[in-house]
Amino acid sequence: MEYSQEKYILDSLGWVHYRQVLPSDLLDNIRTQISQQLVLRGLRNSILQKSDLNSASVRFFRSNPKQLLFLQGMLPSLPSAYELALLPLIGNLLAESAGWAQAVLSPIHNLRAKLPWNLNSSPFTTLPWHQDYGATDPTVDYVRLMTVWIPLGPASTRHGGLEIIPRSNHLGWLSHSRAERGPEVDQETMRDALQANCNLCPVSVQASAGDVVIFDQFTLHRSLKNKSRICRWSLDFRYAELGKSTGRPGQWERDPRIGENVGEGVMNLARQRYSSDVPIRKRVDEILTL
Ligand SMILES: O=C(O)CCC(=O)C(=O)O
Repeated sequence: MEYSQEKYILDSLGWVHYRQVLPSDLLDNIRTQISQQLVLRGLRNSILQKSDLNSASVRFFRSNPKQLLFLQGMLPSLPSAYELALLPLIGNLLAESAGWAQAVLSPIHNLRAKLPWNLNSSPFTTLPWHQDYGATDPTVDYVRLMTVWIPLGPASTRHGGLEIIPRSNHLGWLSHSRAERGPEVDQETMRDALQANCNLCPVSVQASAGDVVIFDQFTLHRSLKNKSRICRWSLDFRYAELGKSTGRPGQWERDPRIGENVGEGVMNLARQRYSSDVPIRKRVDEILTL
């Protein structure tokens, strides 16, 4: 692997962790808008008055586990999440860490709620080792995405945070298969890669609200069990450089640009993305016919 000459940290290390850089009022707004959505879906206001979103949502999802399946449907009702996604600060971080002058938001993004592991029935949140390039459409070539992962509360190892393998971006795309808990890099491929490159060691990301973790589409990462008693909320957005493919055509009619005001235009795109009937194809599911 060659990586000594790279100018930008996302090219060399493949990941970067910015601590306490996000405005707390914007994070508060996102948590408030999520709470309002949970109330519309049946969470009692009296529970919210006594505890914060992280604890109240454990009670809510414990009694309404099916609601975990509809989290993505909440995004079109969370303008503050798109305000965060298009915040000029995110553009500055991508400029500094990836060298991108301007970036656009990819339709590949998620809101996640990870319950304490003994309650969690959703496979969507405890993902095995994988690379995010696998979420892109296999018909699109020359994609280069960065994932911007944003915890909305405590996200240490105990809270089911991330583990990342620095420099694994230099391995390029590795073969994956769809495992029980989501896409997973083939175990033999991973073992061989780690044996051949003994400098590749996982690090545990100890993150909390206010932090931003950015990683390359080829950086190997996984998501741990939540061993705490609270729900771990997070957002993960993907970005491309302006003018380049965002990896999933047809989900919305255009890619919003970082710095754009979040008005009806952007929220219409969010609705369009959620209600799109264009089938989602993922590279990880591609079946090679030789
Ligand atoms: O938030 C998580 O727990 C998993 C995130 C992840 O693996 C991803 O965004 O690719």
